[in-house]
Amino acid sequence: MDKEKIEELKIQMHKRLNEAQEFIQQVPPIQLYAAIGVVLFTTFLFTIIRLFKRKSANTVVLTGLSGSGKTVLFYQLRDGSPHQGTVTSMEPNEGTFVLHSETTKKGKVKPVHLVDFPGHSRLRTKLDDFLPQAAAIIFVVDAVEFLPNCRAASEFLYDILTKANVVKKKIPLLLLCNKVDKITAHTKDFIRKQLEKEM
Ligand SMILES: Nc1nc2c(ncn2[C@@H]2O[C@H](COP(=O)(O)OP(=O)(O)OP(=O)(O)O)[C@@H](O)[C@H]2O)c(=O)[nH]1
Ligand SMILES: [Mg+2]
Repeated sequence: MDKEKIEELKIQMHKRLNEAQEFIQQVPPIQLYAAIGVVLFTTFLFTIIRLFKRKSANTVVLTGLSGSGKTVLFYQLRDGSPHQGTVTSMEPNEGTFVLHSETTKKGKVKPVHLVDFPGHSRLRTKLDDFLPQAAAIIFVVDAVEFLPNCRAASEFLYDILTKANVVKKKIPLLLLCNKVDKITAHTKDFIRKQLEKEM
């Protein structure tokens, strides 16, 4: 019974194939080439669009030594108010949102994908996972406790600036001197000069 059905199906398939072949032979070759051309062109167009979409990265990576204030800054940018009582992060903190300062703006505002990457030295290799999508890097420095950490900060900064992804894509980097609300904070010019000297 089953064998009979399979045979019947085979015969039907052969019939349809023959019909298709006859139909293709009847179609003028120009029409056939035009149809193939349209299919190829559409595929090419979709591939290009997908490639461009991937390139338009909107990720901003917050990085810097542990305790420099990245997590506080992340919440400040998202909610407008600092979250007190942050502890050393052991996992990247990320989110896509419209910056709090832009929520009151009229017109079209684009959301950003912000990544707060922990400063713990053991996690540094994981930073490479985020850099390929980065549109910009913010390197946060503690302006109060700067001198004891100057060497470590400059080594970390040098490490980032010489990464193949950063060099090749020319990813812009902003040096952010944090905790300037304290009177003992060093000036941005002093911090920049010291970092340049160390490097
Ligand atoms: N005075 C002052 N203190 C700040 C500021 N930003 C952060 N802090 C304090 O700095 C400490 C560390 O802040 P975090 O945001 O947790 O530091 P982090 O860079 O995320 O540290 P890791 O997660 O270990 O990489 C906290 O006690 C914050 O309250 C600031 O602008 N001014
Ligand atoms: Mg943190």
